[in-house]
Amino acid sequence: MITIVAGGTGSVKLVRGFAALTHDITVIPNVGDNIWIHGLYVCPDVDTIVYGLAGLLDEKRGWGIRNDTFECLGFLRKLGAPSWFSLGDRDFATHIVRTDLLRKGETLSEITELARRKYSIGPRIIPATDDEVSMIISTSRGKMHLQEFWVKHRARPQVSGIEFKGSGAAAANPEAVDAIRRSDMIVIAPANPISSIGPTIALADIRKELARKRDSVVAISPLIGGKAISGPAAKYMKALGLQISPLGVARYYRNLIGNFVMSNVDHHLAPEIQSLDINVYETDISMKDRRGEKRMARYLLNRVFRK
Ligand code: FO1
Repeated sequence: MITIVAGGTGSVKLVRGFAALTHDITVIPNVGDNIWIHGLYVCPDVDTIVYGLAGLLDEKRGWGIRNDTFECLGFLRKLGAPSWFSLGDRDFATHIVRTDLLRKGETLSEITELARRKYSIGPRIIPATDDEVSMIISTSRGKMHLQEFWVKHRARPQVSGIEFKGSGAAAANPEAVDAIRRSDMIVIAPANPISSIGPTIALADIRKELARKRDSVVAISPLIGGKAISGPAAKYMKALGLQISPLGVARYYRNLIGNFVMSNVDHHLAPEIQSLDINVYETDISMKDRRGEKRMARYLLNRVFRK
């Protein structure tokens, strides 16, 4: 059994790679980027996993539904509603159904399970928590939600601090904790460590269970050299005083992982990562196409956990 602690785009590639090779996969997507907008609850990373596994994802953008249109957004703009967050017409259906069911008392994980069944998706998808957790960024323009920083302000303001609002009181999803407990291998996907993985590992029960299973946990570096594969990882890492390199990522995860996979390009960092009591594996970590996704999953199955 494999559990994947996931963010959005990069994570869906790895999940697809595993799904092509094996079954009994559980994905724990991030909820820290969820946002209320137009009275609707939008869960970008959860939806990226669902759309990616349903074959609906707009692969070029890395979010939303392929060939979607933005008619509704245009009319929201005409009516003076905020339109900085581009919700597509098809994507709106997800948020409408989800919000309606939330108001009727269903949980985010029950609603995600409904989407999984409707789209005939194999892997289980269990959001890290059913409670609200939001990544809030302190910037030169005040405190703001991650989506406001990333989308509305195009990640331009200086970042001085990061908090995962609600994470202290939020209860980790018991099924997610149980999946980690029962897994032979737990993979922290190559995702922004702060905004995509941070909110999940801020949940006490998930953190505790990962630490307990440390020898069976592997993280894939989202960085090659000093450059983020995608997104504003570097800015967030700098704000937390982390070195912007795979070593900085390994240090961030140090209590939770016993294994770390990074690019051969970063070979010179191996001794320092090993000194954190972490096994280091070096390979081509780019997943440019379906073959690359499968290659990465096979590497993890055969080389890292060949027990
Ligand atoms: N990212 C953007 O850069 N601009 C957008 O307008 C935008 C809209 C959007 C709508 C739904 C959705 O699920 C994701 C969306 N994203 C958009 C991506 C999102 O901001 C982030 O990449 C993730 O939240 C980070 O994990």
